[in-house]
Parts: sequence; structure tokens; C-alpha cells
Amino acid sequence: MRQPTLPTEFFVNNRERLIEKLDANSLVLMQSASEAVRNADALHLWRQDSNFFYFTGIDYPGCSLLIVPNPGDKNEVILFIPPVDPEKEKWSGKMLTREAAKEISGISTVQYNDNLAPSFFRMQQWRETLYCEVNEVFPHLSLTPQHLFLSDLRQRLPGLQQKKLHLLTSPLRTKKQKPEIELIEKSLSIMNSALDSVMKSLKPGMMEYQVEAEITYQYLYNGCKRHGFDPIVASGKNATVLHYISNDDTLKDGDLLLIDTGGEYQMYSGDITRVYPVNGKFTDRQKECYQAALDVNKAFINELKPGSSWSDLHGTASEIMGETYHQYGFTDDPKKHLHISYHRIGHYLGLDIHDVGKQDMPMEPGAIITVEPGLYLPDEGMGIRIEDNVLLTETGYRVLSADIPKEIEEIESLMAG
Ligand SMILES: [Mn+2]
Repeated sequence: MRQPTLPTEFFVNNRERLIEKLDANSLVLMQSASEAVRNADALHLWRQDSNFFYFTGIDYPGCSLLIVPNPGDKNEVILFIPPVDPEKEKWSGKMLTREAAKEISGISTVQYNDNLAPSFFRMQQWRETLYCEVNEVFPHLSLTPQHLFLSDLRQRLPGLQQKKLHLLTSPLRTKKQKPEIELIEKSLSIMNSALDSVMKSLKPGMMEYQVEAEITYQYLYNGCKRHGFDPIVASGKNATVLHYISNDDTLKDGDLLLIDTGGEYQMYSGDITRVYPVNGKFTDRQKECYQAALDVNKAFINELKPGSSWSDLHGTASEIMGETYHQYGFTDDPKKHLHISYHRIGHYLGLDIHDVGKQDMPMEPGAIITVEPGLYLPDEGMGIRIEDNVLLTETGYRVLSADIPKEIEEIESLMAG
């Protein structure tokens, strides 16, 4: 099923948890992600805004959600959608109807977009704070229609203070619910098939993009709607470029291949990195380097338990990495390893690949994080990163990607066929 199918009660419950955090002086406005021009009249592949999806389940552009809390009384929740246009339907297929929008979201008041501005102006009258959120845009990128809409509101309603919605929504989104965990597990099982297929077809002389093609094929064939992010398929020295996505080099005999990928299944994607020897056999030196990164990966996962924050865990990771890489002889000083490890060990994972959640917030059971220690030796033409996805539980953790092979012997035996 390519349309998201999370149950309506999931979205109803998410809105209720958000409304509990609001006071009578505030209101909330959320909007669908904008469509973006690719070139001429072609658009970039569109994806719904993660927050908008989490609180409505609506996977269509051009929609808005207005929440006006009335503690002790009836909260107003209104969904605004584009009016159905039969001419447009001839080109793009059936549009979202008010009935369908009600059914998906569980919101009983669904109106067409021309009501948004008048309703908003009326309902904000006795309120001080508007919680709103659009993606932050770096100075070299253009503003979206949502940014312009909010900027227009600031000018027309100078007394209404705009505040960041994500401070309220991030703690909700960080704690994953059962159906969300199941979707990430489904994504990971598809990714497992894709990586298995890659291992069995790898050989020297192939192009990196041919590996990417195999992964893409497996994702789409198995029901993913798209990649969770541009896949990194980096052989030899290319693997020391962290966001290498050109994927256009030849795989050479004796090189390692690093693949960092995610297949998005119903809005949720795993985020996995694996490293394979192009010819099926690690050299002794490659084994040594790979094992060092794997030791860090496992030692760090062993430390995971609810209650720690990323701020604590980055310290723990740095110690484990420093000691391990020092023992293997990659660095002279266990306190200095950034010249070979390059980046932090992980991040929250959810509707966004780099998911929401504050660094100093203690992790609750239900948080999902990535664990991805790196070891980069450009002089030796080698970059290694071994990334797993881990769910924090009441008693500790569960490695959601445990089925995706990462031991040297497993990989070599699978590649031998
Ligand atoms: Mn990652």
C-alpha cells in the first residue's frame, strides 16, 4: 500500500496530546509542505511535511490545520483543503474530498481553503500567541509560500506573537508509538532485502549507480514510495566524503563499498550504513579497520538505556571511540579521534531522517536513534561506517536492524553465494 494507512485514532490521539499542552491564549496553524519547481513546469517529488502528517494523516499539498484550544470547553479543530477542481482531476486524478479528509484525519470540520483567512482572523481575536512551524530556510534558499503567508500574518496582525511549534511537538514525536515502530521495521526489512541483493550481485567493474539502481528497484518493488534520502553508494576513497551522492565511479577490485541508505515506507524510513568488499573478501587491513568500527558500534549499543540524553551519550561515544581506535593504533591519543571519526555517533530517527528531539532531553522508551560510528582513512582509500537503528525500551534497547548482516564472516559468506 503506497498511501499511508496509519489508523485515524493515531492522528486523533496525537492532536489530543498537543492540545493538552496549549493554553487559552494560543492557537496553532500548520500547513502542508509546499510544492517546489524543478525546472520549467516540472515539480520536485513532493513529500508531506512531517508535522502536518503526524497531526492529520493528510498526504496532500495545499492543506492547513487550525487548532483553537478552549480548555474546559470544546476545542476548535478545522482542516482546510483545496476545493475539488474537475478540470485538474482530468490531469492529476481524484482530488482529496472533504469526506475522505474527515475519514483519514478524524477531524469533523473540513472546509475549503477560501475560508482559512476569514476563520483565522476571527478566531485569533482574543489570543496572544500563534504556534506555527515551517522548515527553517538557509539564507541562500528561497522562501516558500508558507513563509510568505506567515510573514503576511505578522504584518497584518502585529500583536499576535509567532512562536515555534516544534518546542511543543518534538517531545511528542520523539516517543514512537507501536504502529510507527512497525513501519520502521517494515522499512528495515525491505532494506535488508535490498542490501542482500546488492551483496549477491557485487563485482569489480560495476558502477556505483548500478548498485543504487538495484537498491531503488528493491525499494519500489517492495512498496516503498521513495528513498528516505539520497542514497550514498561510495567505493574506495569516495566513502570518506560523508554525503557523497554522485554515485558515478567504478567499483575496483580490492576496494570497499560503503552504502548509506533508507527506503521510505508509508512516510517512515530506516537509516542504515553497511560496508562490503567489492570482490567479496576483506583484506587483513580492511578486516582490522572494519572490526574497529564494529567494536565501537556494539560497545556503544550496549550502553544504551532510557534516561540518557544525546548530550550524555556523545560523551560516552567519544570515550569508546577514542579508546577503541587507540587500541587498534589508529590514533596516538585516545582523546583525539575526530581526525578519523569525523562526525557524531548518531541522531534521532523518525518521520524525519534527522528527527526532532533536543540534545539534552533524557530519552524515553520509544525513542529511536541511529548508531553510526565512522572510521575514515582517505590516505588508504577507505571509509567505514556501520549504522544501526535502535529502539529504547523500558528495560534497555532493541536493535531494529539486527537482521541486517554486519559481521565480517556473515558478509563474506553471503557474498560467496
Ligand atoms: Mn544516519
